[in-house]
Amino acid sequence: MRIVEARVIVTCPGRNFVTLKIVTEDGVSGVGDATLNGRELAVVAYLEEHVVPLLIGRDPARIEDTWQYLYKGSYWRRGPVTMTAIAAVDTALWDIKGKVAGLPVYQLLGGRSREGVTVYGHANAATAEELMPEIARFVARGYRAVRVQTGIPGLSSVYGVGHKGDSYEPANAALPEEAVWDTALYLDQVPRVFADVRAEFGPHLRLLHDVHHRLTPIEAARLGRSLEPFALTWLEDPVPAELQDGFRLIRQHTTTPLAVGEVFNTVWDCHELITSQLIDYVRATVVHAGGITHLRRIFDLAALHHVRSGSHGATDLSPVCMAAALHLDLAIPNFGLQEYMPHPPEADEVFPHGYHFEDGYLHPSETPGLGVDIDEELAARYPYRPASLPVNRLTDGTLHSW
Ligand code: CS2
Ligand code: MG
Repeated sequence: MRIVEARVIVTCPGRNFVTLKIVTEDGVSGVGDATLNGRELAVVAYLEEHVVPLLIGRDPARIEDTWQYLYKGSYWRRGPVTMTAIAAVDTALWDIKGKVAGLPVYQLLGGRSREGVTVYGHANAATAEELMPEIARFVARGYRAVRVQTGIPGLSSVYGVGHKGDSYEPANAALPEEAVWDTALYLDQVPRVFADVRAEFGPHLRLLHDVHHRLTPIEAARLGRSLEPFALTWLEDPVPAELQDGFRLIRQHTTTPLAVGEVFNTVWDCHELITSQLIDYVRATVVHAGGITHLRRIFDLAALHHVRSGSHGATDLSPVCMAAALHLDLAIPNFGLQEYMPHPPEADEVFPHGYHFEDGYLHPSETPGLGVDIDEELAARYPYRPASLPVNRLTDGTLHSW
């Protein structure tokens, strides 16, 4: 069997998505998510100019060889654009392999290790008072874990708090919107919110919080220590993660579990975090960490060091990525949690898929392959819309992590 075509499809059903569709001479096709929020067209160019020409004529069954060819053969290894492009190819080839074998991809990854994939939803509100009914809504829908984000008194906006309901889309302007941040106000407010949430919902609901890269290690240590009475399942992205060694300082001061990795694109971004047990969950994703082939390696290294998976699953990762993630989530031994932000209806129509939510779990499709596709005719009705992620400044104007 040979690859005869590879198409890069850009569509914007509610937000921009980039999808790679690979077609074989036998007419079997596979899809891969290639969406990099705010940098979509960089991946489109990388795929169309530097990857697609290399795929034509290749054997789609040679997934590992293709991965190595695109990774080592690029010379300029790693980075979010390169690894998102490689991820799209890898994911599409696993889709094809499953279809050819007549099996859902999780069966090719060792079979089912659990009954379903436990997911967490996003409860967010501008005030603690408005937050409680939001959390209650997720509990009523059967969610076993809830991420909690609230506004910060004194700040006009904050990460994670936006539109009512499920989908929060931060890339909502052609040029970066500017937000203002104040760490002292944040560190004062968050423990208060979790005290109220625990008082309202009791000790057993699994609660998470996303700091979104904004603290220094000692500030993160203080926050982790202050949240210990509320027993979070994880505190996410406490600090920017380029300096992996910085997590040692956080670890020295708090037992609050740490989850990091949605911005990682190879195992080398988290090798020290994992092998030194500086984190508890690794959040790397299929779409940004080189696809199923490489993410599986990251999770296998994590499994040797008591680290569990906790993959990113925001709405800027397409249903193709979610479908692929669920097959890996179902099969690996060290699954932790899967983030799940439901896509808007128009996106679900463009990306028909077989995964479904039931009783706090997501269940992947049992059809051969990944169980997802793209309706290219419908996709064409949603043209690309330039969109950038915001930037963040401190009150004195200093540029800060968003
Ligand atoms: C967030 C993301 O879901 C999360 O944990 O960190 O929403 C993140 O802000 C976006 O994916 C960025 O594109
Ligand atoms: Mg996050």
